[in-house]
Amino acid sequence: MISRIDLRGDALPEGAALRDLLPRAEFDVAAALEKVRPICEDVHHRGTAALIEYAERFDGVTLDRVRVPEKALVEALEQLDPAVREALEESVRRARTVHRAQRRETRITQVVPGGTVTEKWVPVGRVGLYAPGGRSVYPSSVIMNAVPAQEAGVASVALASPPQKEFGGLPHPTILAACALLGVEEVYAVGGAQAVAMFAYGTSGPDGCAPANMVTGPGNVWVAAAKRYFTGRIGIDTEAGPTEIAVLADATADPAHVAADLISQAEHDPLAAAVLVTDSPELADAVEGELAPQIAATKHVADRIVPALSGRQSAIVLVDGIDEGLRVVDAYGAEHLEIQTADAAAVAGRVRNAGAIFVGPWAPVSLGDYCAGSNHVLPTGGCACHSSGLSVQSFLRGIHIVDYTREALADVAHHVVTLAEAEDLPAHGAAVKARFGGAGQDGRGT
Ligand code: HSO
Ligand code: ZN
Repeated sequence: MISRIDLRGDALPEGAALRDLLPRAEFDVAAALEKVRPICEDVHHRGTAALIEYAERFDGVTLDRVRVPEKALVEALEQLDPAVREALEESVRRARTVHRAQRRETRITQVVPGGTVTEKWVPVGRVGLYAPGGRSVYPSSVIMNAVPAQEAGVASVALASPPQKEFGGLPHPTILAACALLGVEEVYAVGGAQAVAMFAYGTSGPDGCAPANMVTGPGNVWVAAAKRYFTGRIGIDTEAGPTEIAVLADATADPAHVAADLISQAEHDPLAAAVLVTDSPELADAVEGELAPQIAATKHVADRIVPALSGRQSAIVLVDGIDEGLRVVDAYGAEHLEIQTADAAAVAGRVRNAGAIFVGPWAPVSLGDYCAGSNHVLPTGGCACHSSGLSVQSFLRGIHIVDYTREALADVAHHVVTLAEAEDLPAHGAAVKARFGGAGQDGRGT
């Protein structure tokens, strides 16, 4: 069911060579880019008419408008199962607690007497959120995108989600209900790359959507490709590839829990990755023994879990010890990393690369997916080595405000002039000298 990679015995290779030994899903965003380019440009030129045509072609629905009436949001919330509503509300509450604490204060630094640099945090003006349809209808992801944007102070938040045939061309009702719960009132029944294009370019007319500064939210390879296409024009979160879980475990871990957690993320996608790294061959055998009966008792078996666990992206990796295990998980840089070892907190403290770390036996990834308060939009595909998950910070820009007095400028002017000359940019130096009586003067009374 799940392959094994035995890294015991020999010394582990360094960096990229170690990473190459570890499994990873193919997620070819570059190839998809060619296909999404004409779609994005079509939306640019024909706006809503193009969006309606793509809804027909890709979603099989005939729409006369793409903007979802607010009434539909209210109705979706009214009709939501009360238990689901309560759980979503708890998820929102916890996420708000964590994300509110991420807000940043303006910081004034006095560099020299009379010279300050203030760092002011300003929210992005308008954000477009994307919520997938089809296999992944996740109201929890609406929460994980909207809450940090709102807590950052983003004034305008809109959401797009594919129109669903069985719901009369509206996005899935739980997505609409989540929007209503969060106060996101501007919603569009638009899916895929065309949704990203709608936010990036904006569309006009009565059903139009104002352009956004940023687009965030998970999606398939087409959405990821469209985000890449618009990078530079708009801000994005990450390209979000298939879900990954890595578990670093020793002989103290409960194999039933480890197997359950691996299966939980394999449930997302046939390309999802589940990787167990352990120094205990006994645990490896026991986890493998747990997989079949647990899979037999669950739902998305043949279409997702079995292909995910038996795919080349998933494996049990055997290592000599926890130190080696740490090197492996750091090289892998998992979206989610569970530490199920003795002294798990200390081991977790040594991890350098992961989107989020789940410590010990009582913090499964599913807790973080819904109700830990942490964000579940996390870097995949090894991007945890350079990027973080979605947070309030993702929606803020830190603007430096430079304020110097005449004396403070005069004091450093000769250094500016020297550096400008060293870079063969004399006009840079002249801009300083001009303030102190023109050419030849550097402000120190020369
Ligand atoms: N584990 C997914 C998020 C999710 N799980 C949504 C359940 N619903 C990627 O982090
Ligand atoms: Zn999940």
